[in-house]
Parts: sequence; C-alpha cells; structure tokens
Amino acid sequence: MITGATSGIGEACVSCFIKAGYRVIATGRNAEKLNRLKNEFGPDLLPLEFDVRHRETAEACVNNLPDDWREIDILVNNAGLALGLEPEYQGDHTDWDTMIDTNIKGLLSMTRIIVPGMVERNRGHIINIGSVAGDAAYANGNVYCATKAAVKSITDGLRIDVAHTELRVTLLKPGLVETNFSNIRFHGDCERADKVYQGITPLTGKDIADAALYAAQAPKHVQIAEMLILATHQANGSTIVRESNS
Ligand code: NDP
Ligand code: 8X3
Repeated sequence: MITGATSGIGEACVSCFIKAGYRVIATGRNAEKLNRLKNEFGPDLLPLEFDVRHRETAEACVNNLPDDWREIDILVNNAGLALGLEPEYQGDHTDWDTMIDTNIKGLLSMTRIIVPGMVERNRGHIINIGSVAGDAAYANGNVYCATKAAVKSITDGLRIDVAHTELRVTLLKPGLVETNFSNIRFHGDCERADKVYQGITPLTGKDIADAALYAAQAPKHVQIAEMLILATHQANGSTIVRESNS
C-alpha cells in the first residue's frame, strides 16, 4: 500500500514496485489520477480513494478491501506536503494545521490501521518517507521541518515497538526531489517552485522509489533502518551548491 500515490515519489513507487512484481494498493484523494493509474497498471493495481487526514474513511476503505488484497505486506507512508516557506513568526495557521494533520497525524493513522494486521501475521514492512528537513531545521522551514523530525521519532518508536516481531521499519530521508512538492509549497507559484531546482541536478521520484524497493527487497534478516538520500551537490538541508548562470 502506497499513500499519496497520485504524484511524485508515491507515483514513482507505484511504478517501481509493480515492475518488480508486487501488487499495489495506490491510495490518494485525486480520483481522476487514481483511474489513470488503474488504466496504466491494470489488475496489479487497486486504487483506493481517501484523504489520510480522514481517519474513519481511511479505516472503512481498508476494512472493505477485497479478500485477496487484505494482507498488506508493505506500507509506504508517503502522503505529505510542505506549505509555505517563511519565518515562523509570520507563518500561516492553516498551513501549519494541514502539514501537522497530514505529515504526522495522517501517517500515524495509517500506521495504526495497517500495522496490527502485520503484527498478527508476523510479517510486514513499514517504509516512512521522512526528509533531510527532519535532521535539522533550515531557514523558514520551521513547521515542515518539525513534522519530518516527528516522522523520524515516530519511525524510531515503531521500530522499537515491533523489534520482537519479523516486521521491518525503514525511514527514507530524501533531499531535493523534483516533484509537485514545491508547487504545492508555494501555493501554485510555479516560477518560485522552479527556482528550487535551478543550478543543481535534483533527485527524481524514481531515485527514492529505487531506495524503497532496495529496502523492501533486502534479505529478511536485514532491516534498512534509515537512508539519507541527497543530490550530489546537496550536503544537508541548508547546504546546496548551485551552478551559477554567469
Ligand atoms: P508531490 O506533491 O508530488 O506528491 C505528494 C502526494 O501526497 C500527492 O499524491 C498528494 O495528493 C499526496 N497527499 C498530500 N496530502 C494528502 C492527503 N491529505 N491525503 C492523501 N494524499 C495526500 O510531492 P512528493 O512526491 O515530493 O512528496 C511525497 C513525500 O515526500 C511527502 O511526504 C514529502 O514531504 C516527502 N519529501 C519530498 C521531498 C521533495 O523534495 N520533493 C524531499 C523529502 C521528502 P494530491 O495530489 O491529492 O495533493
Ligand atoms: C523536502 C526537502 O529540503 O525542501 O522535504 O525540505 S526540503
């Protein structure tokens, strides 16, 4: 099951895992995009439409899965977003609520819904998408960085709590990945979004999907606990060396 499967890293994970022979439950809230994925991938893909912030709807969707899709082996907790890039003292309350509700509470809801079945079967893998932003705050990143630091703690906590089982828990921490992320962050200001990726070759969604697949396909006794994946000219959340145009 991949959340936020309708764009970017999530969509790349869908393609990568299906090509590797998995059947994928693609979840998202964009029905049209989910239908397109269904048309592209056919019987190997089951679309499931819900917003990760709506816990009861998510639970009802999972409870109504067809019998042959009920045993989820891998949960990729990917749905998430950044909204805004401004000083904390000027931040927008609604943006903050949306990031916290999606990146932290949505991820927790999905974990709470899916992981008990994995524990019962003593089989499963949870792959959470954190970020380099969770390692340390960067200028104006404040609340987004905090949500990804929370994802790190929540992931570490889960790994401890299932250490007595065969379950594996992985945190992927990407740096700059060129997706729809910055368009969303800047509320549709494409020009500002494009600047984020100027002068550097950013990562692609596929780069992160490949890392997720690597973790999933590691031998059963190998738990890839954490991976920080950066573009070659990015050193951390604040240090990016760009080629100048002149
Ligand atoms: P995209 O904007 O391309 O994709 C985000 C996906 O999450 C979309 O499918 C979006 O659906 C979905 N989503 C957002 N909110 C919700 C919600 N409430 N319920 C269900 N689905 C939701 O960005 P990315 O692919 O880059 O982002 C994926 C993850 O990767 C996020 O958690 C992000 O924080 C993380 N990340 C991204 C990095 C980057 O540089 N791009 C780097 C590090 C981490 P919809 O289209 O309906 O909004
Ligand atoms: C997304 C990467 O550096 O824009 O998490 O925060 S960054």
